[in-house]
Amino acid sequence: MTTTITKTTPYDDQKPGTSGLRKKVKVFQQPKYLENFVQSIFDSLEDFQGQTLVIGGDGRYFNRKAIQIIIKMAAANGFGELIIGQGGLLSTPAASNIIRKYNAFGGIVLSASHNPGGPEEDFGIKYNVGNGGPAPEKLTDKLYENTKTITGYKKSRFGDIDLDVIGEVEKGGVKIRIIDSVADYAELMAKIFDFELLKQSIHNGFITLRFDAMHAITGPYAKHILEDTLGAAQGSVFNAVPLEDFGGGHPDPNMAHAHELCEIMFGADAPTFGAASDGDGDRNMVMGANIFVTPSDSLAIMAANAKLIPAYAKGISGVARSMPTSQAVDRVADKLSLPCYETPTGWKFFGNLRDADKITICGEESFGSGSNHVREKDGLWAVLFWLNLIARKRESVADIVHEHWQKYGRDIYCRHDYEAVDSDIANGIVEHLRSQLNSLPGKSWGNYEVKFADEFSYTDPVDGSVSSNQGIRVGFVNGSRIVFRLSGTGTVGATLRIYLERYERDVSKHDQDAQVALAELITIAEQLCEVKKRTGRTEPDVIT
Ligand code: VG1
Ligand code: CO
Repeated sequence: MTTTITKTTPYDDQKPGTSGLRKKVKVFQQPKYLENFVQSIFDSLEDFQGQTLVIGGDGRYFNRKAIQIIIKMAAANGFGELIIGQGGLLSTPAASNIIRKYNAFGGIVLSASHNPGGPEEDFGIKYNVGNGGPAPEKLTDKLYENTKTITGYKKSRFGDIDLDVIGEVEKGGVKIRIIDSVADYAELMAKIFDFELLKQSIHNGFITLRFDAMHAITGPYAKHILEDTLGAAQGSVFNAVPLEDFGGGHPDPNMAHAHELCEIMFGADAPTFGAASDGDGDRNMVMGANIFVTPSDSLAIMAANAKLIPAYAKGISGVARSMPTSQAVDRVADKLSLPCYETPTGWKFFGNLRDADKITICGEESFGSGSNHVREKDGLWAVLFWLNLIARKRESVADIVHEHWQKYGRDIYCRHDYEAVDSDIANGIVEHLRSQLNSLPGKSWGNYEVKFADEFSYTDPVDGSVSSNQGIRVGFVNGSRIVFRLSGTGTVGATLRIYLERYERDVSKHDQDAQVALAELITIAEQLCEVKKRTGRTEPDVIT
């Protein structure tokens, strides 16, 4: 095998965001762009010679091409074995599982998650460490430094590997294994949930379901588990074939983008359960007949009912949520006397807590939840959790949610996104917010008196690392909150996210529409950040 070292010069825009590096495909197609980033990953790692690297992606445009490049670079850099999902496909949670199960050194996951795909759209790449989770900040910082000083990359010369045939080949001392993308993950799910109960509940018609795979990676996983294993009717999983451009859609499971599912779930003869997942299979949207479950509520309900699921029957060690996620899960933790952690946005911050068994279940408002079974968020896991819950409680989704609100009160919640905002304007908004922080406490709008205003900073309780500038929080005396932060996953301009939350104890007011219930907070948010005034927009691009 010949290995070559090719000279290169740095690109100045390879700073990883909330979840890896995401750019337009055209950016990744620039000469040596991907190579620079991959070599910078390898240069930030130590002692991986002869070890195993897992590679897989969500199947979007450029996936196969990128994998062929990464294979040759991993070989040249000295990995001993590469494990790759068939067709180059691995969902993010499946990749996390494979890294853990086969004691790999780490993995490279190719995905831009919920961002659209295709030649004109987005591509992404991230590195996961040996626990199966996203690289922690200290590693991504080092990797970013490497991208700024890189002078060359290593690549082996051999022909492309056939990614479609399961089996093993050896190329110049490197073992390359193409594995079934679904089997290991399906096996793990069967260990966590009561598959026999689910089969019965589906067989006897108590549970009917529809799953929108949005032409993304979960199609094959959901078909195998929900239809072939648990016996849901053929066709229950729709948009099931992963496409390079996700059928032209936006593979983000929310009411704005998964509209096909919403029509079914709010239509006549809606099934008992509906769900959708995103580009790389780590997000989930949960619905029942005529009801959408807010991700923050879903997390709280899962934590409150974990004991009904076989894997968590003995109890859970603690819970965590990202800072902008509603405080619903805090109320559950309080009642169950469980530790509850508030982390910055992004799954890399849950890794240490799970490794140290400080938490078992965690989640984010952005349609992501998971447990210690892997180190990523996991869309199908959440779907199976809900199905298992419905089957055990023998109640509808709506009843489960209303019962929960009755017991704990409802944290009425929503998020407003202003996308592709000019970066200077967005930075101006953040500066403007920052400049008000000291003067806000004590200020009132009607019933809303500011209790605290700060910029969120997090100290990891396990390794003591500090992450600052993680979003601006304005908390009110009545428990309501407004949070502002800029997205770290977008590829065009800046995206401003405004998170709004208000607690309602009164059961007679639980059925309100969130936009109506949050109207006052929405007005206060605009007064604070002036996004409409500064951008000339009249409304958010997406409301979730
Ligand atoms: C968004 C979400 C965040 C999530 C991240 C990755 O990040 O808000 O909660 O962890 O996407 O999800 P940001 O920085 O754009 O707000 V995924 O499904 O893209 O891996
Ligand atoms: Co995702």
